[in-house]
Amino acid sequence: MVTTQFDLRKIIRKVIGDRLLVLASNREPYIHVYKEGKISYIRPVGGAVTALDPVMRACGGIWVASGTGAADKKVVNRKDEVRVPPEKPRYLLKRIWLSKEEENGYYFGFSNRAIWPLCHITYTRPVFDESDWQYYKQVNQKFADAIIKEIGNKSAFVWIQDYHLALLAKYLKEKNPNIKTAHFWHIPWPNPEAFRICPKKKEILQGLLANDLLGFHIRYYCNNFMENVNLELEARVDNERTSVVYKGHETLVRSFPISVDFEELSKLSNSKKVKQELVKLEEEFRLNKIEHVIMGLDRIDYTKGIPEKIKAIDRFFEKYPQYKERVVFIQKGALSRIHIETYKNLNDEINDLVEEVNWRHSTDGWAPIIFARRHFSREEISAFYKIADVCLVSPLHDGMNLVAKEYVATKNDLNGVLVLGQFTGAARELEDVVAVNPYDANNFADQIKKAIEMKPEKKKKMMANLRRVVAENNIYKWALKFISELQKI
Ligand code: GDG
Repeated sequence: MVTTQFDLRKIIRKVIGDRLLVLASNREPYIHVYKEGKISYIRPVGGAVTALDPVMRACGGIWVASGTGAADKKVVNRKDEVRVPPEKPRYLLKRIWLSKEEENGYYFGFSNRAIWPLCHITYTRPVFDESDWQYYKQVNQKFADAIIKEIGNKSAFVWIQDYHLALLAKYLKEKNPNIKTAHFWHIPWPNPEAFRICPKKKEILQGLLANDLLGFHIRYYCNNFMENVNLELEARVDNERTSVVYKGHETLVRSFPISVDFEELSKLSNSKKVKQELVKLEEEFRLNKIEHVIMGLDRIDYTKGIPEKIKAIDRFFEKYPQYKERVVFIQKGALSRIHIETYKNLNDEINDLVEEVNWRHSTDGWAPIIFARRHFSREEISAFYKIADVCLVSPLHDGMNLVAKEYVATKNDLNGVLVLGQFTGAARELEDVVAVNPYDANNFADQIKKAIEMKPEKKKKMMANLRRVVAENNIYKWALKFISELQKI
């Protein structure tokens, strides 16, 4: 039976009772900006926000996050709060303001120059800087102070998100040991060999073990985490109960493969607005003579394997020139973390590659790759998924990857093939895909051909199977399973 937002609402009240629900993440779910002189808002690009906004809409409560929009300060009340979603408020967003130095040290520094590459095995070296670490601690403390202020003397359940806030549970409990906390880690957790290089490994593990419940996408990441604890701390790791007891406090460690709001995405793709956007995109990308559209949608991040995709497309047209002028690859890339050197370099590398591959294969009026950089609205993304006969999701390493699930949820007509990289968390759940190793350009090119040439009956059958899996394991079921675990504490 499909879990709905109503099921979740019911269970959440039963489990957390009259405790206040506080969700904490680095990124906010709505960013207020100025558009043509007026205040408007955008939805940020990123998996955690995509997944959790429907949950908070269903459950209500307070979402604490750092405010980054140019108009963010204009719309909050004296307590830095604003009700969201702006068009139909369901919960409270409390904004935290970071100084430039804090943003640089905590966000660009320790979170994204150290922890992010440490947890993703892509052979990008993490940079550990003592001053970044000091800012990381300072900002985690700032979140803790803001949450404690918000909670007052009420009892509360704080649901912490991701790798930016690894110390938050510890700081919260130092101030108020009665607060229950759970942490969901949205990225992979590496094996001990990779993790042991981190100079702050003990502090990070201790911070996370202050939680009552700790969640990862897949079992493998839980096992990696527990092995790390075993090696680095004097803790009791209970593999049967999958929990860790450290200094007399138990943390349950569980896997919860995150998902999307299947029903909502499926409904959205049938809407009039999406149909209008589809026509506009077809015009913008001049698709009238194209037989097959292959798509990619990623933040521009070295973990997402965008250069590898472009190289596979290059190889595809080299091996199968009969597809020239009939197939086009559209990669939508959202700029991300551009103040970090590695990201700047990646951006340049992608530009050069696109230029080179297009130069090599283009003919009069046709080029194999379109690289779209502007921000897409939700409706445009839905239309983009609809247009694509094939979706390439091939990160070098990824916690889950929601693009894969969104594509499936949008394909109501079953007319699409998902080409999925084997190093994504999603690959553990989604079997009816064309699997690829992104590092193997030659085989990747063959798999693209296989996807394009797949017989309609097989395509439909595979997509129908995928849709059953994603519909059943939707975001509400994910949240419900997570919250239900709290009953065991
Ligand atoms: C982290 C983990 C894990 C993309 N471009 C635009 C846009 N997007 C949206 C997509 C999707 C989201 O961003 C990307 O989600 P992913 O899961 O692929 O990736 P991360 O941001 O790296 O997320 C990941 C996830 O957390 C959840 O736990 O799966 O492994 O790395 O929703 O649609 N959205 C809009 N405009 C764009 O141009 N509005």
